[in-house]
Amino acid sequence: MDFVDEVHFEVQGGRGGKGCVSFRREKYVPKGGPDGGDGGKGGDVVIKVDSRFSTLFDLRRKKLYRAGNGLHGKGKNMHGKQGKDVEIHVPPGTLVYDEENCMCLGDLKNEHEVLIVARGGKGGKGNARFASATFQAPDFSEEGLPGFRRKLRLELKLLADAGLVGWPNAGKSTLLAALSAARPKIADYPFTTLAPNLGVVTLGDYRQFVLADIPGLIPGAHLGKGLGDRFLRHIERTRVLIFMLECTDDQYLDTYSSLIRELKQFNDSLLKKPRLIVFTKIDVLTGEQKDQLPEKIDGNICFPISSISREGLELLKKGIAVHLEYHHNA
Ligand SMILES: Nc1nc2c(ncn2[C@@H]2O[C@H](COP(=O)(O)OP(=O)(O)OP(=O)(O)O)[C@@H](O)[C@H]2O)c(=O)[nH]1
Ligand SMILES: [Mg+2]
Repeated sequence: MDFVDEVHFEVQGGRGGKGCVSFRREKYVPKGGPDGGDGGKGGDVVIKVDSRFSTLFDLRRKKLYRAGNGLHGKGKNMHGKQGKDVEIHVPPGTLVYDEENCMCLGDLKNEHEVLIVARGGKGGKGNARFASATFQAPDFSEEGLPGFRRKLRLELKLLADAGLVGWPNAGKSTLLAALSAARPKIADYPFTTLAPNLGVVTLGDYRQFVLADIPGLIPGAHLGKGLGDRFLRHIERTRVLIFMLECTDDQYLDTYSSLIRELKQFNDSLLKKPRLIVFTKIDVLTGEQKDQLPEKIDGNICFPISSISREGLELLKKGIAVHLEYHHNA
């Protein structure tokens, strides 16, 4: 599985270069003045958003990123070159924490956004900088300063507008595939989806929203049952949750309550999000059975759909869009 949503590593800014001690040597000038240049600044370690990435997979191995050291100053007032920066590329939705004090250093959302996580040290001054009218021949210079070093924890929390939650096999991935160009794996057994998938849903009038499909939840997921609640963080930032219930499930109210329980255990603020209920796979029902499905559960509107016959999909898309708009303005 290539999906990695948490990594730990250390970063180290480059050391500043040393200032130089040097005196001018010219023909016919017996005692030249000081001309030692400054050391170059150490390079920075920088984290940068690159939307070609969708996971932190490529960062899982390396334990230390070190920027280049500044070069030492030289005679003839030549300053040392600045150390090379190191860029670490992450997908949009990456949160950066200082591992020691758990402080959030940045929440990187937009393409090309950058965050400096370890500054390079200052270069030392060369002896030329210490000369004055009364002190014309300083024979010392400064050392460069070490770069900043810290331990980081990076956490990816996908950025999606709406998230699908439901038991395994409820038809979440099939719906994502029916509404977007995403091609998640679909199969007739539970836990087909092992990592979140995102898809862009277009509404036909230039509006669009991002839909997230996550692995199925089962009762006790917060205790680690099934794949557990480990992917719920990826719906924490959505504005709307879509509860997926199988239309043939006689116990759909219990199924709904068990989903609510799992979300609450993970983070009860998930329950503050507006919800839509979807009854899936209605192509297997007769007209009469369809009529028996409730219009609302717990005050939330129900949308009966089939991702195969496409019945109800347009209405669902509009329903999601209306909720998104409403909660955007609210
Ligand atoms: N008849 C019918 N079958 C469907 C429909 N939607 C999904 N299915 C079938 O239901 C099974 C499960 O679908 P998935 O989309 O993989 O279910 P999921 O909720 O993503 O499952 P997990 O990834 O395991 O959590 C597959 O065999 C699908 O073909 C539908 O609208 N009608
Ligand atoms: Mg799936």
